[in-house]
Amino acid sequence: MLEVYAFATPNSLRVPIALEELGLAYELRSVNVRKGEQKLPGYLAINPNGKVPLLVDSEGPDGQPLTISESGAILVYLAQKSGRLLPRDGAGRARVFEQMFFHLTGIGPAFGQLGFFKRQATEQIPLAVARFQTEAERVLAVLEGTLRERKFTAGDEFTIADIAHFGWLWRRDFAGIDFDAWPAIARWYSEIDARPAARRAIDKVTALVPAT
Ligand SMILES: N[C@@H](CCC(=O)N[C@@H](CS)C(=O)NCC(=O)O)C(=O)O
Repeated sequence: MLEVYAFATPNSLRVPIALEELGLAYELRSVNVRKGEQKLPGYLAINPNGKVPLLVDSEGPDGQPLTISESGAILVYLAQKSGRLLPRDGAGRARVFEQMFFHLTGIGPAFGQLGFFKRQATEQIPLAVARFQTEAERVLAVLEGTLRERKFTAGDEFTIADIAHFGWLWRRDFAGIDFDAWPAIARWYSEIDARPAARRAIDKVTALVPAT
């Protein structure tokens, strides 16, 4: 059995999208990060980093259970487990990892920090907002250039690199970002967003937020 601990967040969404694309059955377990459930002792016991997402595979490598955190690592694990969404050839694989690391160390943190300083910081710090606005726009310009040349972020095929990029672009409103200046990103986003697997995953994680 595959269990996914998640909430309606950019990093969480990646895992259900991958599982839906792969047609793997899974149970979605809500961890309400707005209420701090990710820091409760029961959850910290399975993920000491206190964040979502988390995957528990009761039949991991060699039939042994595996608990794995970090959405990028989970995507790689699922691609290797299924033999899909990750090219076999070395150059194709390298391009996928290049895009994933670019997102996970570049776009994701820039969006996260920008959203925090724009929306959640108790003190307004214009220098911080300007710093992360500039960085978010810089990395988006790089991605825009890539998607002018390629159908998908790592080449002609849909891969886990596209899933890694999609989460924060889905939640771009948190960072106050839109696609007006980025037509190639908008084209790519619409294509991923229309995939039945992405639709199902979005519906499922969105339903985790209680209507209060
Ligand atoms: N590098 C981690 C980041 C995970 C992360 O920051 N998750 C956020 C939700 S998108 C979270 O759990 N936030 C609650 C907290 O930091 O306490 C990954 O990609 O899985």
